[in-house]
Formats: sequence, C-alpha cells, structure tokens
Amino acid sequence: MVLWGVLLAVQVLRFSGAVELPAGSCAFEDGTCGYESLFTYLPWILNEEGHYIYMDTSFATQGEKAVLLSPELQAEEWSCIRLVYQITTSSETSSDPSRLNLYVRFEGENFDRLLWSAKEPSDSWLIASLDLRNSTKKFQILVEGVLGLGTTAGIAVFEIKMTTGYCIECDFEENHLCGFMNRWNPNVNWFVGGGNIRNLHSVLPEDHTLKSEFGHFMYVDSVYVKHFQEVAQLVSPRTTAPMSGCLSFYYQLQQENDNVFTLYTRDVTGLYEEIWKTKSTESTDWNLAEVDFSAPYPMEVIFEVAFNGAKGGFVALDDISFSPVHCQSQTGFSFSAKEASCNFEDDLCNFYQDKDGPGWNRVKLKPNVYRAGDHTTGLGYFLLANTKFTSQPGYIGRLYGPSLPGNLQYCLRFYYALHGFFKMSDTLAVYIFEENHVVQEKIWSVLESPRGVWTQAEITFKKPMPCKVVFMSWCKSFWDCGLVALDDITVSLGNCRSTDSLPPPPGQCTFEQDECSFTQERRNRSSWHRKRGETPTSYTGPKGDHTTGVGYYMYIEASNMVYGQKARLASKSLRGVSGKHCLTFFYHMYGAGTGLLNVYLKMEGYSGETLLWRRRGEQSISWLRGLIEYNCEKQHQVIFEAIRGMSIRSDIAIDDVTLLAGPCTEIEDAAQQSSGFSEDLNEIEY
Ligand SMILES: [Ca+2]
Ligand SMILES: [Ca+2]
Ligand SMILES: [Ca+2]
Repeated sequence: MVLWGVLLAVQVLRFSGAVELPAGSCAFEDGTCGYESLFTYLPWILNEEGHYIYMDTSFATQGEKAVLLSPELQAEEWSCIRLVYQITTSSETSSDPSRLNLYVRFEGENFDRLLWSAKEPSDSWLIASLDLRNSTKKFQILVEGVLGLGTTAGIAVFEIKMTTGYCIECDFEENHLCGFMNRWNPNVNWFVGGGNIRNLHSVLPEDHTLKSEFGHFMYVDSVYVKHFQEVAQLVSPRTTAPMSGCLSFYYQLQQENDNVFTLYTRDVTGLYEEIWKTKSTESTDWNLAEVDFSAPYPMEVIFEVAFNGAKGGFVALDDISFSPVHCQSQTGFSFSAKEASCNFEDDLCNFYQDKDGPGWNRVKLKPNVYRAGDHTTGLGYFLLANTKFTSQPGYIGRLYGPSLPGNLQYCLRFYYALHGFFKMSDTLAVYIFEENHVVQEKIWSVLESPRGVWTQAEITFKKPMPCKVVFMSWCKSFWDCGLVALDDITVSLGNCRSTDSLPPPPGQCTFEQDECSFTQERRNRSSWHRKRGETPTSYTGPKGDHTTGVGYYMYIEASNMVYGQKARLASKSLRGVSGKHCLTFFYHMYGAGTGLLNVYLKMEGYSGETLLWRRRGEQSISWLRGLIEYNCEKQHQVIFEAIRGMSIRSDIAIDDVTLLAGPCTEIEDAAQQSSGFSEDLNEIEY
C-alpha cells in the first residue's frame, strides 16, 4: 500500500462548497457518485479515510488496467472537467511509466476519445483541466489507470468536478486557481492577492469579481526584481478541444513605463505567438482587454510580465472569460475552412483564374505508366497547367484562392505532381496577394521532387491584411516545359507544424509514426511491411505513399511470398453501434500479376468473418480510394487481407485508413469503378 503524499496539499486543492456537486462530479467522500469500477479489469478502491479512490495494484502486473466508468451524462453547454489526481512511483525513471488516462465515450461512436493522459509522478495532488465541447450526444467518462514497469506505482483520484464554462475561464476565487500555474522564477512570480492575504500596508487593489477586500486576483510585483527584463509567467491550463472566439480579462498596471504585460499562446511544440500587449495609455483602475483567441489544437495562454527594474510596480489580473464569438473590436468576415479549400471534384470551388485565358485546366485522366490519376480518389478531377495546348515560352498560369481574413495564422496544404521538366525548381510557386493586389510575396516554390508523385506541400503564413493565395505555374522555355498538376488544396487555422505534432485522431492511421493499433498474427518476410518510397520490384507497387508522397504505407512484398500466400492486418477492436460504420482507405494495386485485396469484418466471440469488400488483379498505377459502409452492433475488428498473385509483379499497398461510426459522407461512384472512364475524359496532349 502506497502512502499518499502531502495532506496539506489535499486541503488546499479540495474544491470549496462541494455540498451538491454537478452531474459527473465526485469528491469520493462517502461513495463513488455512480462511477463504477469495471469488473473485467483491476478494481478501483474507495479509501474512506483519505476521501479518494485508488487503483488496487496489489497483485497486478505491468500493463494491467483499472477502468472507472461514469454514469451516462450530457453536456449541452461547453463544460470543464477538473480532475485532482496523483501518480506515485518508487522508481525514478521508467521506460514504461504508469499512466492515468481520461477518455470520453460518446453514444454512437465506435471508439473512445482520449482527452488527456498523464504519466509524471508527483509528491502531491495535481489538477488537470479538460475542455468538453457542447454536444447533444450522451456520453460517459472513463478514468483508466495503466500499471507501468515497477509494480510499486500507485494511481489515485481525489476528485472529479464537471462544471459548465471553459477551462480557461477563472475569477481566482477558488483555491485551485482553475489550474492556472505560476512558472517559478527566483525573483518575480505571480501570487494570489486579496482576501486574507491582504495586509494593511498593501498597495494592491480590491479584486474585480466581488469588488471587495474578500475577493481574489493574481498579481506580480517588481520589488524583488534583480535582472533587467526579468519575467513572470502565469500559464493557463492547456485547451483540449478546438475553440475560437474572444478571450477577455481585467488587469491593472502601476507605473506602466517600467513593465510590459504581454499575452502569448504556446502550443505543444513550445511555439510562442504574441496575441496582445499593453498599450501606453492605461487607466489606473481595472482595464478590460479583449483578445481574439483561436486554438484549433491544444494550446496554453501565457500572461507574461517583464520588468525593467525594481520600480516596475505591480500588474494585477482578474476575471478571465471566453466567448465563442469574435471580439467586438474585430470587424469584417470570418474564416471558413470549407470555403477556402477545394478538391476540384465538382468545380473550382471559390478559386478562379485571370481573365486573359485559363492557364489551369480542370481535368480527369485515365492513369497510365506516364501519368497518375487525381489525389482525392485516384479517379477524380484535378488541375493541370502547361499542356502543349496552352504552353508557350514565358507563359504563366495563375490560380487565385478566395479572400482570407487578415491577422490570423493559416496552414495551407496542397498536393502537386510534376511531369516532364528537365529542371523542376520554380516551375510551381505560391504567392500571397494582399487584397488590393499591390503587394505580392512569394511564400513557396517547388524544388526537385520525385516525378509524377503526388507530393504534399505545407506552408504556414500570417498577414495583417486580408489576402489571397495564388498558385503560379511557369513554362520558362519551349525546350523545357512540362506538366504541373494540383489537387486537394486545404486552408486551416493555426500552424502546420503544431497539427503535425499531434497524435492522430482515434480511428485514423496514416502509418507515418508507426502501425497505429493495427496488429498481425505473425510477422515475417511474408507479412505486411511498413515502407517509405518505392518498392524494390519495378512495374509494381507505389512510388510514394498517399499521405504526403514521401511518407509511409503498408504493403506486401510479392518477391518474399509464394502464389496464393496471405498477409493479414487487423484493426484494433471497435465498439458496435446501431446504424452504419464508415471505413475509408487508399489502396494501390499495380502490377501485371496482382492478386487480391480483401476486407473482412470479424465480430468478437464469432469464429467466422464477413467479406466486406474485394478487388482482384491490377487496378491502377494510382492510389485509389476504397469506401465501405457496414453495420455492426457488436465489438469487432476490420481485417485487410492481401493475397499474392501469379508473379512477383503483385505488390499490394494500403494507406490513410479511417474507421468511423456513422454513414460515409461521400458515396463511391459505382459507375466510375465498372466503366473505367468510358466518358468524360480529357484528352491532354503533352
Ligand atoms: Ca476575483
Ligand atoms: Ca481531386
Ligand atoms: Ca502514409
């Protein structure tokens, strides 16, 4: 039995006024408030003296779990779950530490969403703040403890509290400070001001919430400043759900010339962005600040005060709140990712060209050895520039994107493929045009890249003015002109690097980091392999993956297998739902001897499997999209089975698998599959 650390810390962190807690909350005083320990796992045990619940690890081994399931809940308003917990361990470092995970299980979804995970051991209770989007769906909270290496580890939960509102909001009236943390600095720090802490000689103000000496706020004082520009940082809890709107707070400054009060956002990679700074004209009373705040992925807000010396006075902060609409000071139009993006399947969306002749053509081509199909489905439309038809030396094709609001950070992603140039560099470039077309700036241009492979480009940019993205293709000389293809342009909020560093959403796998939760019964030369680049045998297999063109995919290597040999890749176990599931994936079946690709459904507790989908023989030199809707109300797995064909030219690959509950948003074009481009094809000469 592990002794739970510091009782003082317990006193400090216990939420005040916990007489009648909101649904989903529990202080583990006399019971578990409807939370149940699942019998198939290790038990959670209520410690009635200490008023917490802990995972019983007495006879447990590494990897074993304890799962605590909440009663059915609903949150029609945005909510914040605050969890007070502790992980203890006897070993200092471990390659496989114990973890505490919190999942949300929404009704009608086939997987649990991991909202938060912790593995850092501590001597005292810690607080985690987790945002939960408003939804009409019922849900349950799962608290999962997983025992790591070194079985003396202990995991305990002291309190779970669910309240309406955003986790980033705080009036600093409660002891837990809403999970806001001062980053310790020897000389300048944020402290709680007001209430009992107030003394007679204090120059500090009354708080803003209660407008009385009993209220609390945060403040930072310059009296102990020793170094020039020493900073104090107050760090908010990290957001766990995408949000965008207006962040407001009240602040007071004294002797504003000697201090700088700045607001930053910081993402999981540690990237800072300044979003607000004090102006020179401030009143000495509480000032209201309103800042546009967009967190498309997990982000912290940092309130930073820098002092130039000991005479910088103080900065006080109170009543941080958030509203999901833009601040009033911001006029103009809002950003829509859907309207700024295009896959060119139906038209040019909101993209357009110069009046003086179309440089870019929207085409659909039958893929062959010399040219690929589109990126979206392998059989759809994309844009093509510089065909012999339109090209002439010095020719430039311009494609303009829709207007984007200024002052926001964007991530632009698109796919391009180049054919036929001797020298590729600069044949495709991306410019930013400011609204009036006076200022233009080149933000990207192509370097040498693999020929004929759909390659992803990613560009992060931010401009003060509304602007447009412009794609330009060049044909510099008659003797060196080729084709430039463009597809699947997306624009989203935030930095590309930040979204890249996030773990993939559950149910999705790009195979970029690993094989996700896919498993194989056996692993040898004739099973599925994770690979990057071309496969070793020519005239079979892909040249690059589907995700980025230079990433990883899974494939069978026909030269390691015999005719008819099978390789099976199984998904993780998915929960059954009433209604449909949608499975999408990309498959590559190119080569004269190609065998079969089967997709099976295997229900837990049943020996048989149901065939959901099959392709036999060579399909295309391009990645094609597979789309399967199926019904299954029981726990199940999906299995990809590749069977080696007649010759060594029978590599089969898959990539970008998505398993979701609910019907597919798109429908597979059956006519297109069977007729194989009988009509509607562009004959492009080049
Ligand atoms: Ca207050
Ligand atoms: Ca397309
Ligand atoms: Ca991939």
